[in-house]
Amino acid sequence: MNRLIGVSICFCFMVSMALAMGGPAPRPTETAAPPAAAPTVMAEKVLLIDDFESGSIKSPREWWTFDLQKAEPVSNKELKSGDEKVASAVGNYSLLLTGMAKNWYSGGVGTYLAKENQDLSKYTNFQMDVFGNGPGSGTAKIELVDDDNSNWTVEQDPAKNYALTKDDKFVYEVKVDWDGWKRVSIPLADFVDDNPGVGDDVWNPQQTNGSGGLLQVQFICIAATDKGKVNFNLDNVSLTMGQ
Ligand SMILES: [Ca+2]
Ligand SMILES: [Ca+2]
Ligand SMILES: [Ca+2]
Repeated sequence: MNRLIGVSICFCFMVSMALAMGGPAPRPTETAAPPAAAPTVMAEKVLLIDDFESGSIKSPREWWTFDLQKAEPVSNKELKSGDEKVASAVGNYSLLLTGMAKNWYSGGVGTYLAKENQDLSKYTNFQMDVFGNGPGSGTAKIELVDDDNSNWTVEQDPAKNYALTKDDKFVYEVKVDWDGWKRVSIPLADFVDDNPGVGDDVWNPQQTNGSGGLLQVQFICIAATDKGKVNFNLDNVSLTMGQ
């Protein structure tokens, strides 16, 4: 009798232990499928506008130039100083921008960016590598234009120093006062409207409602003194995401 009770207690104990442990592990109902292959089209994190490696500003990308004494790709052979990481990323050519200023201004360069079905609004930063020649190298005023009257064209008034008449111009000034290479990354949110009252005064680089979105970029070179010399190089001009 005592032995029977003992076996029963033992049995109950084992059952409750089994229940407490949650029972047998569930068996997989099917063999797990292998992970899906990575998408072949990765989100483009960097849009390289130009690295000047063709040695030309006419091809494959065409830049227009105005007033500067020199705006041309030059060899990077002698341009080694500054940030080593940047110096190793600039390749063989960069864009030299140099010239004497009149009333601070010495000219500039620009290029048209907009392409059908290439919405640039996903990019958050404007990035470039700059080779400076110390304090007094000059200032690069970056000008971005968005299309506010949906015609993919930047309307200008030649009688008013080529001021824009329909679209917004957002700007940011980079004062180049360092020696050698340095990477500059500017959040697009830090650009400011340079022509309030023209366009819709809102940064809208999206290709919506027929707008070309972000249409073009220009660099205006401003000297450190009213008759000073602008002298720096640009390379790896890009739009980037989240940097
Ligand atoms: Ca280069
Ligand atoms: Ca327009
Ligand atoms: Ca706008």
